[in-house]
Amino acid sequence: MRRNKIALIGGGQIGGVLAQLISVRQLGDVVLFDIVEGLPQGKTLDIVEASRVDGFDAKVSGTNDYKDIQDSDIVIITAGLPRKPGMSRDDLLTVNAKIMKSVAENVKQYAPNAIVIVISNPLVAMVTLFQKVSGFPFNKVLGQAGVLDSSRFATFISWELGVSVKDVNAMVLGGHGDTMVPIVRYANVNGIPVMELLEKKYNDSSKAKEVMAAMVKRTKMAGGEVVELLKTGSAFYSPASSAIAMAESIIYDEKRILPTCAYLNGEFGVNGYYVGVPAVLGSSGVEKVMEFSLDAEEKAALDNSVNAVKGLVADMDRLGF
Ligand code: A3D
Repeated sequence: MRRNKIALIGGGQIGGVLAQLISVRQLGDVVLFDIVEGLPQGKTLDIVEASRVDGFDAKVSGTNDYKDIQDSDIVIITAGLPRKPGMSRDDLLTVNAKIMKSVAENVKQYAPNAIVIVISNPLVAMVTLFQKVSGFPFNKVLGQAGVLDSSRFATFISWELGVSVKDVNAMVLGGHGDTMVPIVRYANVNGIPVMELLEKKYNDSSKAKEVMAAMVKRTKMAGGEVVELLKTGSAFYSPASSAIAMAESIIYDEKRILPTCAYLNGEFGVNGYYVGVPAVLGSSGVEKVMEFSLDAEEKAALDNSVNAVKGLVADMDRLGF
């Protein structure tokens, strides 16, 4: 039996961490692709030279030639450019859409059976475009955002309550950005509602609401908080770990329910768009979207998020993609 082959398109900050995590966890052989000569080769040589120390036998190689991703089982895409000073949102969308179009054409040619996880921003536009250009089945093209946003929310809850983050379940739905929807009602610590624990802690329900509102706000702004500190780029360890959780659920057919940017066919009242929702991830990719009832406030927040998604998709149409 051959090992899984995992292609990483984009060998920048996230791509490098992905390559290391896949190697150390022995999820499969890694091919790291980037257009910059030497970058993927240098990063993978560095990773593989620690194979004796970390104890892995996976093949890890870097390339500037798409032929080397031939027959990959999983493809994770981080290719793209960040916004530069003076660049409008449309300029960035145009640049990254051109990149994603060429990525999709090449993945279609060399890895036509792969399951594809997109991380490049703007996420919904990029995942939508990848699917459109590749023509891959919707269940095999998904985006990573919600696993990271949910992990951030869970981290803040664990700090606030002084409990292990392993016992915190918190889910963020919708788009990746200001309109994301942290589902407060279902946030719990081993089944105990977080709001109840906050009310006990402060013995004051309005204070508990205030504390939760601050955590929700921090979750929504968490990407920007990291950018402000780093100054030279955006978060890369946590997005890589999040995509690995999705890839693991697919590779091992775990059927975990993870917040996934998945294509909707009427679920949550949405038809024909990619939106962040809880989905079962298994060996065929997105196996099921887990629908559940939202209260009026959650529904309004999700609708707002879906409107932002529709705006992005319309922008891409307007720009000719
Ligand atoms: P960065 O370190 O700039 O890496 C991007 C890489 O893409 C660079 O090495 C480029 O050389 C490469 N690249 C450019 N054009 C092409 C091309 N045509 N083909 C292949 N590779 C190309 O960025 P990063 O790794 O920090 O972030 C990657 C992407 O993820 C960006 O779009 C970020 O905005 C996005 N991101 C998403 C999340 C989510 O949770 C959705 C979080 C953080 C970052």
